[in-house]
Parts: sequence; structure tokens; C-alpha cells
Amino acid sequence: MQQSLRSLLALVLCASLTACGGGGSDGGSSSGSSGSSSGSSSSSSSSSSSGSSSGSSSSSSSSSSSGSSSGSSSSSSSGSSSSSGSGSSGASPDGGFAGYQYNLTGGAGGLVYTVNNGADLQEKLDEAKDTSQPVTIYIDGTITDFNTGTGTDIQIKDMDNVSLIGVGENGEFDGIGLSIRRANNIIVQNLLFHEAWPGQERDNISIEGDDDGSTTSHIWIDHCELYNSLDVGKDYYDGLIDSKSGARYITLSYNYLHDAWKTTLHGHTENDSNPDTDRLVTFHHNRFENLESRVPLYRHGKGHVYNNYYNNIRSTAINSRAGAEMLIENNVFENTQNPVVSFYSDVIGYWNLSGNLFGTGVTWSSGSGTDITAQDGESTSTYSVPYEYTLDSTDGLKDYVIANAGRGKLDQSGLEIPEPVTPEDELPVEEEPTIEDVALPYAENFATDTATFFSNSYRDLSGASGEGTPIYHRVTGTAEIQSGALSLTGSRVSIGNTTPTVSTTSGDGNTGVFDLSMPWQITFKVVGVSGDTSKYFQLYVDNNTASSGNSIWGSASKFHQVLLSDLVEGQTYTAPGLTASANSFVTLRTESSATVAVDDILIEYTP
Ligand SMILES: [Ca+2]
Ligand SMILES: [Ca+2]
Repeated sequence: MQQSLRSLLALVLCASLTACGGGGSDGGSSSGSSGSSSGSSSSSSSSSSSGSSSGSSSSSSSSSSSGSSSGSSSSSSSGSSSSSGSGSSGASPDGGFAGYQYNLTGGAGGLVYTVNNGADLQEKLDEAKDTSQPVTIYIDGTITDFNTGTGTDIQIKDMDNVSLIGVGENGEFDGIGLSIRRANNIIVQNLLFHEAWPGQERDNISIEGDDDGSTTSHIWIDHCELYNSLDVGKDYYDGLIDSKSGARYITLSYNYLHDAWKTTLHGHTENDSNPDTDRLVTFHHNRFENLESRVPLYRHGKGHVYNNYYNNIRSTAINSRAGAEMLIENNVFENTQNPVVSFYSDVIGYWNLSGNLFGTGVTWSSGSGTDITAQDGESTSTYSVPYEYTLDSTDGLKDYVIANAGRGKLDQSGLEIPEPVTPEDELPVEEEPTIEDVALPYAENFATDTATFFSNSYRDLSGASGEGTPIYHRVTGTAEIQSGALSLTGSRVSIGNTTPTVSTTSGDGNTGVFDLSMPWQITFKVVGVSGDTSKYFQLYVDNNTASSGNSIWGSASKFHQVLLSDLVEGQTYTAPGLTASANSFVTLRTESSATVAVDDILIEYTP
């Protein structure tokens, strides 16, 4: 009975909000269900021993109910923690600060459009702004820099009352970000965001206040998926979702954040306290996986982190800093280093811990200076949140969050989604930028110095001196020009890779400037061999990593290797290449502590 009632509730809610109540547990709105499970009766927040925890919101997907069903047990387990909450009419749909004492409706009741490209999206936002009308925009396609044409993020700026809702699993921001600034009552739901502005250290979603008296508040990011990559440098991208400069009353719920160095930062500097420090952000039922740090990094203000699932967090997870106070309850941590710490701030942050499950693979490091950790499980704050919410037990939470967080989990059958503003077949098609090939034969005699060699002033991807990406890239190890030859020690140097800082995988190829789709060979003269001669000198095609499998050609990408002990100084060698693609690149590699110096490289088609 519970299931269908819950989803019925969810459907009703969806229709009224033109957005699906994303939040976790049951519909706080109606008081239907039995008290035992975190009945939807919007009584006190989860902790209330009455067990009837108010629903933070009726999520459309029935699964949420299971959350709430577990809610009941949660109330018993964490009875003590969360405050009873003063929300008069029960919990807000978002289950956090975004809807606290605020009618969080986004664009409900206003204009409604569907778009499948960035130009239409920005135009409809600007139209609503200019006419001061709420707007709900369904996104049924991929937003890119190309089809936006503004050269910058999609902007929700100086406007209020907006909902951006992905349609099914079609809504995506690919390589472009969303910037929310001086904006209030904003709902972003059921969208995929990834790899915004590669190499430019920018955020996928940036929420930024201002000190001009404006507010940036009541923002709900729900049921979205966000990722960058750990196979690039740590500053290649910036945050998945960052907020700063006074932005507050924010809820991040049921999102799936993964594969990133910098996850979610709130407060961009130690003194990000202007116009005030009252940062108020809730994180619940999110799935955090394969992340380096900042989950979240939280400076100043008050925060609430509940019912999230953490797995494979490499450095630090929750980092409470600069006087922040965070209520951290009923989260599940696995394979996580430093689940809860206060690192890297002169002024430490605090935490009120309860009901968290520090599971398999949880480790702690000691930090330095003023750094402290929560390894002792002791709370250092008594902070609790003012709003009502449903706290689920950690029993079954991992599976529940994995099943419900991210894009494509909401039941949208109750939504009236109009036809796209621009019909699919009228959309401009982005031509894959053709990579100009560098003609063969290609010769290199290293008549330069190390710094110049690896710069575009020597050769960029055109094969000649230029402004573009250098044709030579030291991926790792020691690579130097010594007396007109290239000396490699435990090093990999790629030649002609257009994305040299991105580690190749078995999924991608065609990032090189050489047409190696016909039989070819590479000749090189060995002018020096030293170090561990039991190691190999190797040649790869379309692979810039240390393992041969990371290539579109799989292990065949390592098309040549020879033991250093078999190389004779002064000897010239020719190795047949692996016939690859019209856009391939080559990598030279010496294994660790092995040194080979080569000169007079020639890449040519097999005569
Ligand atoms: Ca940022
Ligand atoms: Ca030379």
C-alpha cells in the first residue's frame, strides 16, 4: 500500500510543481501514510522520537519511499540528532535549506518551454528575465559551447523563479557550465553536467552571490549527475558544483557526483565572508564516488550533510573549515580517506556527528599544524538545523542512494512537456573539428634545448613553430635534450597528440595529427643507454599511459619494445608501426630508472 500511495503523492506533487519533488523521503505535503514509517505526516523532523519524520519531499520514483520506510528506523537511531524544525506546514520539497521558510517553486506557474540547444535556452532565460516572469525550461538535448554560441556559460543571472528540468536522460551540458548569480528560487533537476571548458579550470555549476546588496539564494540542485576526470591534471577542471560570495539557502540532493579532483566547494577563500558568512547548504542522499577531495569543502556558516553515500574518496571528504559548523548524520562512508576533517585552515571548522557508518576501507591521515580529524567520533559542535527533514537509517542506504541518485530516476509521466522550440532536424550540426594532419615522412633531429623542444615555438601541432598546442609533450618522467638528442629516463613523451594532458583510454582514439592508417615505420638512432638495462624502451601508438590497454588499439598499441641491454649505442633501428587511424600519435617510453637517448627520428610510410 505504502508504495503506490507514495508514488501517487509524488505524482500529485510533480504536477503542481512542474518539477518532481526530488528530495528523498516521503511527501511532506500530505499526512496520509502511517506514522511508523517516516510517515508523510509532516511532524517534526526525523529525530522526533515519534518516529514520524516529516517527508523532506515526495520523490516521484517510488524508490524514495523505501528511503522513508527506512526513515522510521532512522528516527529511532538518530533520535537525538536533528532538531525538531520550525517549518510550519511540514518539510519543504527539497529536504534542506533551499526551501526553508520559503516557497521553493522555481519557474512553476510561469512560462514553459522545451529546448534542445544552448542558444534557445539562453534566449528563453533572457526573455523571462526581461519580462520578469517565472519560467520552466525542459532540456531535451545536449547544450554545448558550439550550440550556445556565447562562448561562455549558460547564465541564470539577475533573475528569479527558474526551473531547468532535464527530460528523461536527454538533458545534458557537455563542456559548458551553468552560472547562477544574483538569482533566487532556482531549481535545476534531472540534468547531466560534465567536463566544462576543458583545461580552463572552470566549474560545471557555479553559484555566486555578490556584495551589491543582491541575494543569491533558495537554490535546489536535484537528481543531477556531474563528472569531470581524474585522468587529467588537478587544475584542468575546477568544481562540479561550487558556491561562494554569500550564496546561501542551497540544497544539493540526490545528485551523483563522480570522477573529479575538485568536487563541491562552498566558500572560495578563507575570508569568503563578504557580504556575510551565513552560508547555509544542505547535502542529502547524494552519491559521491571516485573523488579526490572537497566533498564538500565548507568554509564559514552552517551546513547539513545527511544520508549521503561516499565511496573511493582519495584525500579528504567532508572538510569543515574557517569556523563552519556542520551537522553530519547517517552518512555511509566506504573506501574513504578522512571522512570528516578540518584541514588546511588556520581557523578550524566544527561538526556535530551522529549515526554515521564508517565502513570498510575508511582511513584517516593525521594532517599537520591545526589540522584535526573526527577519527575519535567526538562531536565538536551541537549545531542542528532549523528545518524539518526525514532522516533515513544507514541500513540499506547505500543501495537506496545508488538506485535513486542521479539523472533519469524521476517519474516524469505527470509532466506536460511541450515540443522543442527548434525542431530537432533544424539544429545546426557541429562539424567535428578536423585535425589537420602533419604529412609524413616526419623527421626530428632535436637540434634545440629542452624547454624550447617542449614548446610550440619549436613545433606545434602543425609540425612547425606556431601558437597551438606543442607537438611534443612530456607526459611523465625525465625527458631532456642533451647534445641534440632526446634523453628519456622513466619517461613518456608523446608526439602529435592534440589532447596531450588527457590520458588515453580504450574508449577514445583519433586524437593525433599523423595519418597512420597505412603501413608505416619509425626509425631512430640510439645515442645513449644507461640505468637499469633490464628494462625496456617502448614505442606506442595512440596511448600515452603506462599500460598498453589504455588505447583504442588495446595492448597492440605497444607496437615495439626492446630491452636496453639489446640496444647498441650508435646503432640505428627501424620498427614497423601498427597500422592505426588517420588521426594517430606516437609515444616514446623508457621504463622507470632506465635511460635511453635517441636522435634522428623518422616516421614514414613503409617504402
Ligand atoms: Ca570554482
Ligand atoms: Ca640530433
